[in-house]
Amino acid sequence: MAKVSIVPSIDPAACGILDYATEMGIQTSFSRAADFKPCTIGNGQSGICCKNCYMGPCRLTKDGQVGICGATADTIAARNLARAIAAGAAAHSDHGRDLAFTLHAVATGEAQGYEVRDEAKLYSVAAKHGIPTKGRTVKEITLDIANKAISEFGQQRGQLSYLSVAPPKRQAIWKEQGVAPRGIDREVVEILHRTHMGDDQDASHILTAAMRTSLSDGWGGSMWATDISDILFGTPSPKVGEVNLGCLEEKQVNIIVHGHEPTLSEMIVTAVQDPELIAYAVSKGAEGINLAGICCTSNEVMMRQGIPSAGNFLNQELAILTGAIEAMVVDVQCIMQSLTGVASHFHTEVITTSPKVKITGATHIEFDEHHALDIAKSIVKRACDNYVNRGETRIPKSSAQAVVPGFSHEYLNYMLGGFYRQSFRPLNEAIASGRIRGVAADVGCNNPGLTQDKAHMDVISALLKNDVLIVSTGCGALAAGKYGYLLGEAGLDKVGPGLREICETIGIPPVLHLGSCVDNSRILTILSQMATEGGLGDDISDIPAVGLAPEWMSEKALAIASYCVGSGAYVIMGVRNPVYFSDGVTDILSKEWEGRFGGKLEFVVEAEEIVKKTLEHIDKKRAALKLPVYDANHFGASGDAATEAYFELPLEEQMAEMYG
Ligand code: SF4
Ligand code: MSK
Repeated sequence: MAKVSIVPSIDPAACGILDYATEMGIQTSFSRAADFKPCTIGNGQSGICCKNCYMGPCRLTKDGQVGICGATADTIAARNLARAIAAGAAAHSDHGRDLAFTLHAVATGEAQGYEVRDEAKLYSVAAKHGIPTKGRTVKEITLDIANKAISEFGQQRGQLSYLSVAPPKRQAIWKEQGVAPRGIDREVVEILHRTHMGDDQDASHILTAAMRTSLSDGWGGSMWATDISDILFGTPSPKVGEVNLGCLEEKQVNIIVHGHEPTLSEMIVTAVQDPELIAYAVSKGAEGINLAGICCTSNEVMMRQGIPSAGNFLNQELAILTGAIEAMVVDVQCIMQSLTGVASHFHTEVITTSPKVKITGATHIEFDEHHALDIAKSIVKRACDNYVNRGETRIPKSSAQAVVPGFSHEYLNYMLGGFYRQSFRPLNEAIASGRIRGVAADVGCNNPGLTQDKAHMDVISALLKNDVLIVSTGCGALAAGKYGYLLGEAGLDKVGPGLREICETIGIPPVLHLGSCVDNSRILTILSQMATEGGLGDDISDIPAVGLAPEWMSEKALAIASYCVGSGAYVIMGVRNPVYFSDGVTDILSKEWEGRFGGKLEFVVEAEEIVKKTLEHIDKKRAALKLPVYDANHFGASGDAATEAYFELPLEEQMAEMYG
């Protein structure tokens, strides 16, 4: 097994566990990434490959070469990208569909353990969709919302209902460009049809359909997922939490929930508080039950319940390697098949729960919302039974970092304007005055081809120093949390003076945790509200804002990037350009899309270059709005005085402190 060749992580907790894995000969995604040579044709670097029919596969590696059917590099690149966008949109939207069915079961009284926890959100969602509320019961309104959501998946004509909450100018662009999504499922199916052999063979035309599909996710499936989760489990507000492997407990039963959907994990949150189950854990020799999350499930339960997070995407194998996990309970998305292999060296039981996901070697306990609490309790009991099988552990206790997650757009509105004057005006004014130079969203995954968290933190720390406010979701947000950037004043020594003043006045951390990756829909809502508030133009594309995914790996990230571009944002993705071999498609995503949608998608590998392009774009948008030129010294000492270091000690010294 190859020793990891690049520094695997900037996190000393991760590096220490990986050293142990190497010592024990246990493979991880880090060691496999070091062993693998990624296919340069499959990743678009030195060619492009089509396997859409069985005359091929056709690998184009020379300029001007075409497939057996005559398909050009542009067509093949566009088809591959469109299929990836459709898969990403399908994943997030299907998550929304399942929540809609749970909401329906709540309305009909068939969902054990669930209820409408946030009636205010229920009323606001009803208003967005024109559902009457006057004189009606919560049950009746809930049923109408659930039916409305379910109907939007199979809708064949017209347009999705959420489009009407976008700024009017944006809605007009969607209509004019023919990208207003008609129905969520229809758009995904149409991409599969169009990209079948012998169908759509014009790159721009294919990518217009891909854009419409991505918008059906951002302004459809994902937005429904976010809003229904808030109705059922509560709209997030700031909580105190903890991030990283140090949140695991030496003397308690540790259960990890991993994946994306909050439906089962919320029930497990309830189950672990059951006095009978706690007593059961004690009867097995433990001092209690400790629940923690990984990936976006952890964002869901951390921002609503303050449940700690054991970390982001690349921490999933590492958590099992601590030897301290009794059960890892997974549902859908971003779950590595390697978990069962790593778990085979320990006592950890990997439990799959979704009817859509089984993993060979894992225990399958199928989730059903009609008996959710019973199922959750049975899983917790199993984990308690497994405690007696635990061997030696290695928990990097000091890695646990305090965080304050849970800044929904509703809560930001309230923080900025108070209960009676809720508004985004103070934020707009802070940008207009130059205290805040602009806003960047740092989102997306980890990728074992890069040093874990490094690109996220290089980008975040440099932008904060330049007075750029960061909003963050998904695994990017968990990265920020690990290094102390989600914790109010603790992070403010790393921030430019103008931004620092705003953070201190409002009482917010410099990086705002907005939730899971499905909650990128919250960013769309914030940008829409900023645009309609006034002072920063009248469309999302006018706002000095940029979207960044420096360590992306999933197809969902491509769908998110596309719907953000379609909503008017400039999006920069790191890692590599999957359509590099096709200049035509690279140009469509940037130049053509900018002309049509006001937003563009670019792939930039180096963090330094990402920062440079972000600041240039923000300054360009400021100039277009005739705002004062950003001056780092105007509101205090130069932004350069802020420290960019996210660690006080070198990595090796921290590892030594953590693992002795
Ligand atoms: Fe080759 Fe065309 Fe078939 Fe693709 S669709 S595999 S390019 S023959
Ligand atoms: S979990 S999609 S690794 S953000 Fe949403 Fe993280 Fe990316 Fe999965």
